[in-house]
Amino acid sequence: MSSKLAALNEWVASVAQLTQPAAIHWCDGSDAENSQLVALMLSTGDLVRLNESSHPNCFLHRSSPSDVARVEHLTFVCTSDKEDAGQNNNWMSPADAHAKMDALYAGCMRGRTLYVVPYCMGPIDSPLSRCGVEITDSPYVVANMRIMTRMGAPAQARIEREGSFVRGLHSIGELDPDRRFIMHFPEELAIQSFGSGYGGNALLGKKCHALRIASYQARTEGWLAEHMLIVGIENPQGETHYVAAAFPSACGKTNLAMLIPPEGYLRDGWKVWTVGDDICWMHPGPDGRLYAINPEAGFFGVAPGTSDKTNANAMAMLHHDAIFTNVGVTADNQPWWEGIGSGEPAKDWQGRPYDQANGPAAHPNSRFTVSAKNCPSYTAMAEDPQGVPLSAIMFGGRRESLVPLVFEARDWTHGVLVGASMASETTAAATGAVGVVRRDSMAMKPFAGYNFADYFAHWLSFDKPGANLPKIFQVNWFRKNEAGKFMWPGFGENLRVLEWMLKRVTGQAEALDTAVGLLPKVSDLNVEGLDLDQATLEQLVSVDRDGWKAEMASIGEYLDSFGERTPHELKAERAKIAARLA
Ligand code: OXD
Ligand code: MN
Repeated sequence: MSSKLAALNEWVASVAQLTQPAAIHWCDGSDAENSQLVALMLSTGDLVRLNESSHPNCFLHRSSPSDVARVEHLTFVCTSDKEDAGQNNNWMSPADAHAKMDALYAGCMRGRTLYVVPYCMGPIDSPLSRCGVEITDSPYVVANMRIMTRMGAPAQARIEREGSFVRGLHSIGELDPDRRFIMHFPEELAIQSFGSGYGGNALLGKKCHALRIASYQARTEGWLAEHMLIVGIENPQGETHYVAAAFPSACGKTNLAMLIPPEGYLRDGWKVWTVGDDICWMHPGPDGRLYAINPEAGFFGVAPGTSDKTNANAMAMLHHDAIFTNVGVTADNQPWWEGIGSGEPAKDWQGRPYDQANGPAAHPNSRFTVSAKNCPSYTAMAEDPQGVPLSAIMFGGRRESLVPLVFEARDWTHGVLVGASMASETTAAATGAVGVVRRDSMAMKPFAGYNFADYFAHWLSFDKPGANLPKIFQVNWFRKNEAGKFMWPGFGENLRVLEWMLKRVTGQAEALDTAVGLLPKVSDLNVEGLDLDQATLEQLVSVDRDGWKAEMASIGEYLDSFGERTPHELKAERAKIAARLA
């Protein structure tokens, strides 16, 4: 097969010339094609079949032990001007990066099949969607892209109609961490990845395209590509409000997107609808509101900690047609991870007999890949070509102290400052130290494809006449007490916080105007049925003035670190808050 689009054929031919594959396969995305790929991977050991009666059509992939997470230190944004990438990105000149990558790619697919994977990010018929083609030599990547994107013939047809596409070239190389790079060329709408077969390093539609390249494109086209879940909250009156929420990797986006209401709420008729769990593309609509689509078609979620208690919707969707990566298995070959709440591991993520001395059975960044359609709370609105209108945007990190359970930004500019100054403890989703607090603006530190200072300015630019923007909130589910215990129960109980937020949106709840933002009155939070004492609750929604003074000083230094390009409105907003605290 080939394409009606000469530019696509020419690109595939030039990559084949460079990489020298034994065969070329154009993916149509069909079931038959997928079955063939699965059979191939079962024969090579790339996949292991899981228990067919408990988990029909589910497979386990064990990655190379040195290839288990995104590699931020090997990820580059290659703009012609270094300043355009910003100090938030590693930078290499496009010429140097191309030379480096061409050398790595030369002959790298000898004896392998080159797969051409056309995909669409977003509903296939949505004007908000964007297409790409990933060339890869990994059948595991093809199988994952088929779940995570609208992949195959319809995407190819759209690409041929539109004539343009993001070019992603991926080879697992030798999976050698010393020969591994993830390069982005936003000005060329191109991605080049070598040496990793894992998640965001290799499934190029996800972080590379839908965040780094898309954020760059979005800036020039007037929209936003964000690291956010999208969830619909339906109240007992049958009104649904959509909320987008940015949290860093492995901070509970999937759980919040699939939240199951607490008992009292269920009884009263509250419902929660999942649109997406990781990425949100937002465009201003004709009525001035922001409309959001989830560009993905599946979930690549963190497995450990997922259980019937924390995320029953996820557990329900993982019983058929799922790929698991780096989890452990039970003696009867069911997937197993820490926190799953039942069963025992027999083998760990490396396939060794389980031994506590070797660490956890499942890698802390082990994942599941599953179609969104498997999720009981997935809503048909997620397929709406126009997207869903947003009522609120939330920013949240992992902060064991200081940041209250929830507060509302006074206006858009304040909200942008709140997002820009977000900080969170690092997690196992990326290689490197875990638990270190770092600034992670809008949870986009690893994903913004351009200079954060310009990115903040782009966010601010949405506040213009005629705009009807969502309210912005900061949340923190992760506060700890002196004994090191979480103060807020989290998970389904977070709906209580969402209820207050939505009452603020509809003008049904009051707020206390403090220096850092608008806080709920304790009496306005529904804590019925929660085992939470008054003192804890008060502490959760109080402002530690001295702590915030220090935080504002640190935010000032952070904003200054981006130099002249940092928007003065943000600096002024920070100064206003600092003055109020003093
Ligand atoms: C992810 C991540 O895989 O953020 O979604 O690491
Ligand atoms: Mn993510």
